[in-house]
Amino acid sequence: MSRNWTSIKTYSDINFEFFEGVAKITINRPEVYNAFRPETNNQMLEAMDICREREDIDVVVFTGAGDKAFCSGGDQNLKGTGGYIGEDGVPRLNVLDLHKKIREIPKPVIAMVNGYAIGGGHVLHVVCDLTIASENARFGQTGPKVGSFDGGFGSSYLARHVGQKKAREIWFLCEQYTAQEAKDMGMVNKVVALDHLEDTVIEWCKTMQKRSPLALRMIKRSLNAELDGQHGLMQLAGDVTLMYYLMEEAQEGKNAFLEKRDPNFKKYPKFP
Ligand code: 2NE
Repeated sequence: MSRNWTSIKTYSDINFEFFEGVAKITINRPEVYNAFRPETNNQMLEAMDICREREDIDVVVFTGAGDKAFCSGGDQNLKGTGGYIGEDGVPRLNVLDLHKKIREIPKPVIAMVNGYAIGGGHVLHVVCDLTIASENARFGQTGPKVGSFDGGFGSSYLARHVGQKKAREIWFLCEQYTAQEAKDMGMVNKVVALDHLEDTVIEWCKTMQKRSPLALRMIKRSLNAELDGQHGLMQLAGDVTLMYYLMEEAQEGKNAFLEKRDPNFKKYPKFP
């Protein structure tokens, strides 16, 4: 089924579109199999900020233009000493900031993998909350073959998906895996025919849109916290504070201060 996606904002390296509560970020560099350069990441970072702020966006979807690649990682033409060199001449590894934003946004993020998810493109799908792949998708790391590695979420979170032995195999050997193999090892949620890929993703989005947004937010935070250490606990604790601020008990403290009286917290129930 074709959908009437409307553009949220125009960029050079990505398409950023909206349809019924779903924001879609499409890496649009098919001539390099949707490899990213620093500008691509800057544009995705800005798009993610918009997704976080806009109340009418419930779910974020990442994908790649065309039917060959989801993303092939960092653009090897631009890899200099110290990182990928963009138009400002500064070497950067700003894709790591994107990983953080995907973890932190309190909304589900789906990787809609329509072809190769390789190198940093593989890491991108790993970091997303859910992965739905087409049958032609292929997954793998290339880092140790091309002089790179991702020791962040691309390793530790991958190992949570597939186990330590398999994660080491993926990184040490740099082989490719079919979509079905990736599903069997636990890093893909569902595999469908390419022409049903977007329909399936939208179907999953629609289902999640019926769920309680605050419950989804808290479960994402809680699942992240298990891996993310103090930073994850801080994110979870921030949302606990948000929920406390929504309660009358917290309002009583503030009101008492402003009214120059002692707060009366006794009237609020203490749950066992
Ligand atoms: C993706 C893959 C396996 C596809 O292979 P194949 O044989 O189907 O296609 P081909 O001919 O290799 O690629 C098609 C075109 O896309 C360009 C190629 O150079 C080629 O261009 P033309 O020769 O037609 O002009 N292309 C593909 N990937 C590119 C890339 N990453 N940068 C620049 N151009 C690219 C095969 O292409 C492949 O293995 N690609 C390289 C994947 C890779 O090594 N990525 C970087 C890993 S490191 C990384 O991403 C990273 C990290 O590990 C940690 C932090 C940040 C980034």
